[in-house]
Amino acid sequence: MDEGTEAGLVCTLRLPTCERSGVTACVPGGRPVCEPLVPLTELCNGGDDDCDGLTDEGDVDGGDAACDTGLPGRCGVGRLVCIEGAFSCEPTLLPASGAEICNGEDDDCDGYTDNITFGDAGSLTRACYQGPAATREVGVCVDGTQACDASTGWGPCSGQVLPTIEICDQADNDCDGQVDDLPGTDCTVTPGASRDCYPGPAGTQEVGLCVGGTQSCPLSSATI
Ligand SMILES: [Ca+2]
Ligand SMILES: [Ca+2]
Ligand SMILES: [Ca+2]
Ligand SMILES: [Ca+2]
Repeated sequence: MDEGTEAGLVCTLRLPTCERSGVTACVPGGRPVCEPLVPLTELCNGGDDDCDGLTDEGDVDGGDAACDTGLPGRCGVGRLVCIEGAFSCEPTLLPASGAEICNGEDDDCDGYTDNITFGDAGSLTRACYQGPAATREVGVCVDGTQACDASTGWGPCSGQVLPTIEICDQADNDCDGQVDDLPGTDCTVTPGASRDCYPGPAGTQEVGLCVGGTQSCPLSSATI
């Protein structure tokens, strides 16, 4: 090294597009080099601070820092981006495509959390059904609805009709697609109706003392 002779002298650093003041420094086994007095750091200012021929390029000092865009919902999360010589807080997350979901966030960035219509505060609702899938919307079985709570998620399913035991009522209570399918049970009689009957041997009804009777279908069980 040439200490005391060539190191520490004021010099001019010539870069691709500009010059900077520097000071000489010795490199072991080589010629002295001119090092800049201040770091050549690209700033967001519309200039080529690091003299490489590019303006505000790459990792601009201070860029990519977290910031608040001021936009509602998930669009409020942003990062500093250098645009035309000045930092701008750009959203990191864009509005979720299509739909608000029940997650406690304002996914579509309209200012309302878990709302059903863009720009309206009404909460999300959806159809629900907790019975076997094959019985859904079959027979008497119908969906219910459940509402979204921003803090607890989907609420209870209300209004749904689930399968029950099949009874004689001209309805498909167990929701298997078959109305009043009760093997061994005659469901053809209307509850409360009655019909003639005679359990004796054929040919003996209305002979001698033998007479027929009446059979009623009870209102309570709707079976006879
Ligand atoms: Ca540059
Ligand atoms: Ca929303
Ligand atoms: Ca949401
Ligand atoms: Ca039935």
